[in-house]
Amino acid sequence: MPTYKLTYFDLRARGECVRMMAAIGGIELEEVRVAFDEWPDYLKSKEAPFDALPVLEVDGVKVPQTLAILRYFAREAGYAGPDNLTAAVADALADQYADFVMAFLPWHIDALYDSTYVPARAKHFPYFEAALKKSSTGWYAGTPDITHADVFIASSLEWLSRMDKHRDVIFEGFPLMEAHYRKFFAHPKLEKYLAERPDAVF
Ligand SMILES: N[C@@H](CCC(=O)N[C@@H](CS)C(=O)NCC(=O)O)C(=O)O
Repeated sequence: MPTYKLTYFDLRARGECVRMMAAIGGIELEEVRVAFDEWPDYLKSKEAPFDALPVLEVDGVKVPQTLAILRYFAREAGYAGPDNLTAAVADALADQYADFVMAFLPWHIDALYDSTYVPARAKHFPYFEAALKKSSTGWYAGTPDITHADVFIASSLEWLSRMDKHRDVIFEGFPLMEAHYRKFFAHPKLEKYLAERPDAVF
């Protein structure tokens, strides 16, 4: 069994999908949480291959990029979809959500609220609502259980809802996304993790 070490900030944000996938997949994860005041020195040390976090270390091999790490864990734990084509559909949904995040960058959400965030959400959320409308299971890729798309979208929506000043109406007009969000956070394999995880600003 390889050893898995995740290095991220003391935040949920981009790291949380990886932690959740590990919890659902029964993957034991060692964690290093880098404090913000440690980051400049950490950056100089060149420990992070692409000068950003998260980074997963697997038996000494470093894997940066959130979605690469998430997909790796999903494949390892059998949650990448039942076949290659379904995995591609899940990949596309996760990538589309990542495009949405990049459109406004969550830490600029207040400055870009009306000019960029609201239009980006109005453009992207219908794609996810439509995917759920097509699904017979309530999971994004229509799979019997979750895939990495469900983990990425739900965990990123939690991150977003922590930052959106109008979080109470975030799902207005998108009832299937809201139902998916509730279904995801009620997943039996997440219960223990959610009860024990540390709090964070976002
Ligand atoms: N596309 C990358 C983005 C990584 C990224 O921007 N990480 C942020 C934290 S969420 C970071 O390390 N910021 C520190 C910096 O850029 O100096 C991923 O998804 O992993």
